[in-house]
Amino acid sequence: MPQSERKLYQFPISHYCEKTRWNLDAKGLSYDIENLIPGPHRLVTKRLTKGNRGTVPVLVDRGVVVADSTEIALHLERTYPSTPALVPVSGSERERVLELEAFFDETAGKHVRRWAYAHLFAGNADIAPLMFGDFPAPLRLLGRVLLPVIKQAIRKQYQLTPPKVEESRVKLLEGLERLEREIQGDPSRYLVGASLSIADIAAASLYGPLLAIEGSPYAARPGEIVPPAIAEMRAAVLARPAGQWVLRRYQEDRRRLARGYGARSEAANG
Ligand SMILES: N[C@@H](CCC(=O)N[C@@H](CS)C(=O)NCC(=O)O)C(=O)O
Repeated sequence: MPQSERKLYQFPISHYCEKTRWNLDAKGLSYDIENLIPGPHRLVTKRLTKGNRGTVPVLVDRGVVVADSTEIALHLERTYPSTPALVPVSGSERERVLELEAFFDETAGKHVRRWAYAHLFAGNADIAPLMFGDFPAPLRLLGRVLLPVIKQAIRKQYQLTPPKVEESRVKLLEGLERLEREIQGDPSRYLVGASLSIADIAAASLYGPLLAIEGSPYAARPGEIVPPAIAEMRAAVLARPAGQWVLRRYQEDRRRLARGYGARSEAANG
């Protein structure tokens, strides 16, 4: 397979990386994926960003290194403005898209991650298939060996303490309420205007881990045991307009744009 002009450095499990894959797919751009192991990944991300950033996603686009999923979305918009446009060029709609993108990046991004990891760990869920399933066999094994250390680092870095986890539950529910206000309770509406924008992509991808939607990286795996707190949250969110909205964005928009999760997409225009 010929190499793409773009390479995405990522964790398969990360919803920020899912957001970037969706942004790339929405632009019809091809990209290769390099999956990293949490922890040692910093050697790669720090080298790429000349010491500036440790996090994934990092995109290298024709030699240009861009870190942070929002920066990547904006870079893609500047570089490939019309394939299709995902941010209005000017005016109040542009301001709204940028504000909503930033809001969901923080609210869904940080708080879904903390809440979900806390309950996955408490319920002893096996996260290795999602974290390392796409890796070549030797790295899968290494990942399994390192998993207890990775989990400890996640507990510490994302502050998985009971008060913080409770705060995140409240915040992620507040984010769903805002989503419902913005779409006026109608799961068929986009957040701003009549077409998909980077704000929709941020909200849908960052709430995605709660819902296990078919075609998302978080879809149920055979034999997977879902901790009861997660199953309850999933049912409660799916019963409301915000959950139905995320489902529709995956079913109607993500499915149309992507050739499948994890595909090294050969591009429409890449
Ligand atoms: N605001 C950043 C957040 C990225 C982020 O927190 N990435 C996590 C994975 S979900 C990460 O790389 N964690 C490992 C680390 O911080 O070393 C973005 O949008 O890219």
